[in-house]
Amino acid sequence: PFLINVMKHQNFISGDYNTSFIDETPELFVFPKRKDRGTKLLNYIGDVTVNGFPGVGLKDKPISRSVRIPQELPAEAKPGTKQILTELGPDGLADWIKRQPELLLTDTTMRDAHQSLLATRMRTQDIINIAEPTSKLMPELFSVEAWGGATFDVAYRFLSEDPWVRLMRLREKMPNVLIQMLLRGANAVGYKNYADNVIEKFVHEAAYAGVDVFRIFDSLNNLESIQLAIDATLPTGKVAEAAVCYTGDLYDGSRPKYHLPYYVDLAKKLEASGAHILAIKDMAGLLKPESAYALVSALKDAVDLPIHLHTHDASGNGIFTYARATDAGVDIVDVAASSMSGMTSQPSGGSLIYALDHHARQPKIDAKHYEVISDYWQDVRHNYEPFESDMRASNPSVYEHEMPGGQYSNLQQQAKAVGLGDRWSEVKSMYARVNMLFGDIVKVTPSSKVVGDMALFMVQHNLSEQDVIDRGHQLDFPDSVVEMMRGELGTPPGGFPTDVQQAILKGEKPLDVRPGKLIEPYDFEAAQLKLFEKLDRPVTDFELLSNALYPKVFEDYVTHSTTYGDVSVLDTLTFFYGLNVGETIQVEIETGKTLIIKLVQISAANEDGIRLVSYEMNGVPREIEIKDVN
Ligand code: 3PY
Ligand code: ZN
Repeated sequence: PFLINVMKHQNFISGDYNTSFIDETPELFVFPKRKDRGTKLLNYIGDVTVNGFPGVGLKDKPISRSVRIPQELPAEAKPGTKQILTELGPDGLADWIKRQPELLLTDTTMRDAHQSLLATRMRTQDIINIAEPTSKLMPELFSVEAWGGATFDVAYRFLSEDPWVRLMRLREKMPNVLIQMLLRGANAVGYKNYADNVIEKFVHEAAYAGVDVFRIFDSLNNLESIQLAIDATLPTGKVAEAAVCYTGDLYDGSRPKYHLPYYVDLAKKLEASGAHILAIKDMAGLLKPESAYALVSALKDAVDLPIHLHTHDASGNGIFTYARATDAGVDIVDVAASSMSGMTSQPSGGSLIYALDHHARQPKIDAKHYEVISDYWQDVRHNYEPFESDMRASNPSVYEHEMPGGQYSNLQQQAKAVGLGDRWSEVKSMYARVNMLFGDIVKVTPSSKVVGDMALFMVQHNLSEQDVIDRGHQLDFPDSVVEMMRGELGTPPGGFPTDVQQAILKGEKPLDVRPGKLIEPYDFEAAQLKLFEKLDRPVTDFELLSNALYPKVFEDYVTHSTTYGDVSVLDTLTFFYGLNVGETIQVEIETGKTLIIKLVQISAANEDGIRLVSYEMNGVPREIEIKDVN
């Protein structure tokens, strides 16, 4: 009874929510008004100015640069793949893809590129500002990957913003291009298996909020986990894109587990599971050009589905890989705007278009338009400098360590945090050794995190593989490692090596069924009531799901919003650095309602560490007390 049921709103039922839903039905998004948004923002700005932002610290605020937002846009967005899906349905869309002579492109800038380059820190306003230009200047895109993966929890955890709102606003701004998300099978957008009914409801809500294409993978290539998410997708009428994760090397005779027959078999099973598109998910960038040619050719022969290839450019060979995949008939490839491409990110879309000049399958997208979009991202990227990794160039060592693009800088940070910063190359080679110790597994979120945790643990304690087997019963392994060995992320092809598993589990028996089978269905009704009481206001289905997936993260987000209000309205530099003394900003807190905020001075801390932060807000002096925790 307390639910504001956005889903039951007429606009949702009729499917019209996607163009101007938020503008026309603001009442659905307005919660009982908490007063004084201004004061809350002054508190946030004061706090970040005095205490710094996590991961940014108290660095000088960079000079704000102008950002080139493309101005000359067509009046209307040309109909694109979104309209094809609406008209033909997912099977019709799949047939349409196969009929296209040109190579189709997915732009990943709004999801994987910043996840891989900038620790997923891209804020909603920086994404939304380029959404309409992207949809109008590149209407020929197959899709825009803009949601899922790590963006869901990072939005709440670090950016204090609501990922569902990001998705709905994107949907409004991009009415013609498919919006794609990355879904980790039974792990949804988390790091562990959830109850089946959580996965089902998550997919249902994500489809309603704007996701058209669900790219579904499992971190151990576990078919049952992928199947669960495909089954949840099919009734929504959206596209189920099932992924085989690529690892190892097709031609490495010493690792026969991941050769052509393995992928062909998996692809056939995914086709039988009801997938509309087959993805090859090369999350680390290990797929070499000739392997790409062989793999795409073999999969084209084996299944009737269109093939969508995803890679990362760590080695610098990404474009070459895509060119060979194109010759083999791949239908769609993933690229990023050039200023957000390369290294741990995707290959550059603009460069690929030029690389295929005079090729029969050159994509239809205008490379000049893509550069205009890239100019925007180049300008915006400057504001995220603290989250850049120290990688400066392509590096073929990825073929040895096999770490996914998004993990590299993360694990490096983790290594520094436990005092292993100067033993980073040891950690990297240990990562490869742990992979073999675990039986040569697929490494992608969350299994990649487990391999990383174990590599850190072994380097920290100077352990060899033999030590793990011989002395496992005395060692206190990281929880993530014990859980994976117990089978809580599923089982890899061939299982984990028994001696290692036994040593880590200390004799405990691993699961012999899909982990989700043992998880009780989530009680949404009980959770809704509890949340209603806690928040003292109606609860949306979106919030209910966020709470189911990440209870603590969601709770912290709610506390943050209660204290500071909606901080997503602040410009990015102010959000990360606060204000300089004497600086004035304008903040539009809602359409037509602007606050002019000037930081006048900050006092020295008193004996309790409290500083008085003096502002003018719309010309009126205001003082806020901030505890200096440094
Ligand atoms: C994710 O799961 O977030 C990934 O990007 C995996 O590649
Ligand atoms: Zn990726």
